[in-house]
Parts: sequence; C-alpha cells; structure tokens
Amino acid sequence: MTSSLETEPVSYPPAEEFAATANAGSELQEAADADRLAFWATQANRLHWHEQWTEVLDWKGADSDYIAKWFVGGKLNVAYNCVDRHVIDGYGDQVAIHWEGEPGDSRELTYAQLLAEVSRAANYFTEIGLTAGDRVAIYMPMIPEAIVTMLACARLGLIHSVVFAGFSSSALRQRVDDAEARLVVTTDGQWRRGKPAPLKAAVDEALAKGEHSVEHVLVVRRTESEVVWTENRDVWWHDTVANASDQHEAQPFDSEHPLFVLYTSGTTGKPKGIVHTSGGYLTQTSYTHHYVFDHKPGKDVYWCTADIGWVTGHSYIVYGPLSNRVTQVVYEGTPNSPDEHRHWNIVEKYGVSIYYTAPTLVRTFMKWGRQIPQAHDLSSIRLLGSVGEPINPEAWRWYREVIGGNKAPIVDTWWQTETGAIMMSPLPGVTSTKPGAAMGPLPGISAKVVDENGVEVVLGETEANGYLVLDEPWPAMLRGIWGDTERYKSTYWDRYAEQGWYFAGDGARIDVDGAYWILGRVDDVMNVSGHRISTAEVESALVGHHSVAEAAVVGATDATTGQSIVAFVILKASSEANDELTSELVAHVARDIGPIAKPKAIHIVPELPKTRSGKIMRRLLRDIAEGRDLGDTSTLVDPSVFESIREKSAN
Ligand code: 6R9
Repeated sequence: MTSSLETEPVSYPPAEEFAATANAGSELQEAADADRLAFWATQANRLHWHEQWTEVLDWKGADSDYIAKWFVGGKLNVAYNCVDRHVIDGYGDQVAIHWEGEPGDSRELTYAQLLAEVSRAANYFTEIGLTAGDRVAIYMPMIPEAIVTMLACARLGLIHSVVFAGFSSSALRQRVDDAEARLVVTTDGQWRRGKPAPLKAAVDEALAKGEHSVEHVLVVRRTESEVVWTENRDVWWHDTVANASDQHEAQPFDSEHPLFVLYTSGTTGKPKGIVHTSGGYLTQTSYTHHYVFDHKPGKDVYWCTADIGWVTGHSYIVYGPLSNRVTQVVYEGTPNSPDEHRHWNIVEKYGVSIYYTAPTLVRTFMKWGRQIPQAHDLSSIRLLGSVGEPINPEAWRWYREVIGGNKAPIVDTWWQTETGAIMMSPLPGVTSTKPGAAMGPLPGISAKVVDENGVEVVLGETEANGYLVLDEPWPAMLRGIWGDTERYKSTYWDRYAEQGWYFAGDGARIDVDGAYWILGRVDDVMNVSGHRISTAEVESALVGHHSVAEAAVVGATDATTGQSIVAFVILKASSEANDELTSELVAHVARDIGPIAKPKAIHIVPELPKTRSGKIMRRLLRDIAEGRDLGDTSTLVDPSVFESIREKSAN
C-alpha cells in the first residue's frame, strides 16, 4: 500500500534461535483445541491451591446474569501464590523488585523482604478491624508500598480499589463512595518531573465534605511534604505497619472471592467499577505472562512501564509477574525525568530483557529521536510488548529496529480492563508477526469478528471488518460492575444476547492470512460514504509521513457523506506548519489508503488531549471538529490543551 510497506517485510517469522528456547510451542494451541477446559485446568495448576476445585467452569449465561464461576470449589490465597510460595521454594533471596525512584533513589526488595512487608501490612490491617470483603482504596504513586498494600489486601481477602494518583480529589471521592472504602492508603506527596507534589491533600479534600465510609487514612512518607493531620483518622505507615509483626499466615479464599475493583470510563460520565475475582484471574494473568512474554524466572529482568492505577499495572506488574517469580523493574516517574534518556539508563542499569509499554510512548520516543536510545547499550532486550491501543506499523517497525535491535519479537497484546488479562497476541517463537496486528486469540481464548446481526465476517475477504466478540467465557473475565448488574448486562451482553456473546466494543478485521487487526473502539470507526475506515488506519498513514510526530483522527458528522475525516496533527520539531504541508498530508493519505480516506480538514496542533492512561480523547476532538461545547474534561492530564487546539482549529 504505502511506499514504505512495499520495501518492508509484511510478516516477520519467529527467529529459530528464539523459538529453540521459547516457553510456547505449537502444542499449546493443540491442547486448547483438543479440550479447552482441560487446557485451563492445566494452566490453573501453575498455581498453589489450598483446596482443589471440583469443576473447571460453571457458566449459565443469561440465567446467572452472565457471571461465570471458574475453578468451582477451589480455594487459594493470591498473595501466597505471588510471594510465600517462592520463599518456601528457596528463592527468598531472589530480587522481586528493583525499584527506581524518580529523584534517583533506589530500593531492592527480595521475595523474603516482600513477604515480611506484606505480612506487616496484613497484620496492621487486621489490627484495625478490616475483614475479608471490606474495600480499601489505594491512591499512591509507583512506590513499593503500593504493591505491598495490594498484596496485603489480597492476602486478607480485602478488595482493593486502586485509584490512579493523577486523578483529582473528586474522582477519588466518587470511587471511594461507590465502593464504600473503609481505608484509604496514600502518601504525603509524589515526585513529578523533579518536584514533589502533594497527594494526601487531595485525600483530605476528597473527604472534607459530607458523610463517607472512610475510617482510616494510612500515609506513607515519600516526599517529606507538609501534611495536615486529622486525629483518630490519619496514621503514618512508619508508625504502624512498620512496627507490626512480619509473621502472618495466609488463609485460603474461595476461587470466586473478589480480588479487586478497578474503575474504567464508559460511555456515560460515571466510571464503571470492574470486578475481578481470584482463581480464574490469577490463572490467566500467570499463564499469559509466562507464555506471551516468554518469561524465564531467575534469568529475565522484566519491565512493564504501566502505572498500577491501570489494569496493565494490576495484571502485568503485580499479579501475573509475581506469580511467576519475576525479577522486575518498577519505576516511579516520567520517561523524561531528568531527561529523555531515563528509560534507557534504567534498561542498561538493570539489564532489562523484557520491556512492555504503550504505543503512545513509542511514538513519543520517535519524536525525541533515535539518537537517544542509540546512545545506550540495549542489547539485553530480547522481547518487546505493546498494549493500550493499536500500534501503527511505522511505530512498530521503529520499536523493533531501534529498541529491539532488529531481532526482539514484538508482542502486540489486545485486552481490556474487563478481560483482566491478555486475550490476543502473537506467541513469541511460534507466531509470525505483522506490524500493527494483534494476530489472534491466545490458546484457550475464543473470539469472533461479526456483523450487527452476529454473522461472522468471511475470512479472507478484504472487507472482512466487523465487531469483536468473545464467544466463550475466559478465566479472567470480569464478574460484573460493582453494584450495577443492569449496566453490566446492557454494556457487554445485550448486543448479542441471542448468541450469549461478550461485546468488546472494538472493531476488528481479519485479513487474508487470518490475522486479526484491532481497529479501535467501535465509535472510532468512521463511515464515509458507506465505506468503513478506521481512525487508526488514517492516523497510521499520517504518522507515516516524515513531517508528522503524532496524529489523531475523528469522524465528524457530514450532511453529504455521513461522516467526514478530521485530523489533528503534531509536527516533528524540524517541520513547519503551512498550507503546502497540509495539502501534502491530504495527498499522502490519499496515496497511502485511497482517496476515500482523505481528511476533509487537517489541524496542526501543539498537543493532543489524552487521558491519564495515555489514550487520545477522540470524543472531545469530535466535539471540537463539530463545533460543540466540551463536556467533562476532568479525566484529562491537561485540560488547557483544549484551548490551544480550539484556537488553532478555529481558523
Ligand atoms: C489493557 C488496556 C481497552 C481498550 C480496548 C482497545 C484498546 C488495548 C490494544 C488495544 C489495539 C491493542 N487496546 N490493547 N487496541 N491493540 N494491543 O488497555 O485496557 O484501558 O481497559 O483499554 O484499549 O480499544 O478495548 P483498557
């Protein structure tokens, strides 16, 4: 299609050398095909069960409000699986966490030390009267105590609700209220770009007005920022948890005991509290972390750059990796603090071998220039991962070449807060990869691409676009929306109620080779003159132009064509905005995809509005493109970005 695509390989087969030692082999898919439930039973046996289950899956679809039960009757302790087990097996001295603070301080926690910390926190939580099923809000930066708190909750059967520390006090309050948290764990402040910023103050503000459920606020000292103290409610971690006993015996909980609630935004203003439970969730996070990342305990140094405020942090920093006895890097700060070399300095310092990040960061690295990573020895990296949005082929190739030394396989992992764990991804050493494709469902996972009526799109046809559905339950699937069964059913199950399929909300395409391409959220798929065009496709074309650093595309309502394509573009520092360049970009897209994909308008902007998890807020860009008033912008990193975009797009 594009000039670059003509000269670059369309598919990258696994290297023999990698395949020779890969965790995954073709037998994995064969086993899943032969007997899907037996396959999942095998995966569940990766874990330690205090009591064996009697049935792998109990699924009644609509008759049980679409709430599955996995490993029925089984009992386990999630924290025991992530910590104790490794110490008992003789790996107490292995480093679990290489923690790197933003200002340059660092800490190392072995599994034995992690066990002591988690035990102390569990003892203190018990001392203040928390019991299994109670909710705990965690509002903390990326410091070891955040992970310790999550594990201490899991150990006691307390349900944690991690609230991203970049969220506002009102967002925190909304989540605390919805889950009726009894305890909030926070820090005095957090480091951001070399400066301490208050954090406990936001908790105080959140709890300042009206009745609430919070009885205790536990504060970790991190920045030495001054804090206001509420007697009988606030306590320091170093005065309490630190003095508690480091001996604690983990009790088993039912496989379906809730592990956590994590809020994610939906189509309405009120965030949805996605509920996950224990046995199935840990089985699938553990399985996927082992095979998708080809993780070798004791050898690899793993780094997932997510924040624990998002599901990626839950599943691929805490539960999946620790259950597999990972040695991992946890970094507190931003990638350009103190400068753009930070990530590569960390990779060199710890010899990171597996690196998992988001396409938006890859594109940022591209914008900063390849000379930055090239100033470092990145030869320890042997596998790269991508998550969060479709990765455009341009960024994929750059990632492979510049970060992966032209040899590290890339796993493009598709999944959601709701799915709990990775659902689609190539298996390294097994699957040939195509830049920009999540390739297909993992062994044990079943997915289809269907039209509005549930008719499967025909494999191999070029127009085989449709909606992605999951037609069989999976172990890590959500078990509902906290306190709102109706919303759970209507959001995910009503659309294909007749078939009993989970509607993922994403569009997808299956190409002639059977590879799955995720086209983005369904509302991001545009319809121009009856042709379906993905915003991601046009963005990818724009980013493929040498002047463009980043692009966001939306479909704006158009009286003639249904929708028209409006693009917002950030230029590379070396390029200058002018009418000529704009016309050239339009022509470039026409060349790359076809005249039908030509943007009707291109706005050159200094920044794009992004959620704190790094997703471009297309809904808001659509509002701008269609001249509407802006709705709620409270989840944005920097709402002022809008003003500059509005100014630019007004002319
Ligand atoms: C894990 C996570 C979920 C949505 C999902 C989809 C998009 C995630 C993707 C991807 C294309 C990938 N998404 N991974 N799209 N390729 N590899 O990001 O969870 O924050 O709930 O977002 O993100 O649109 O539906 P969450």
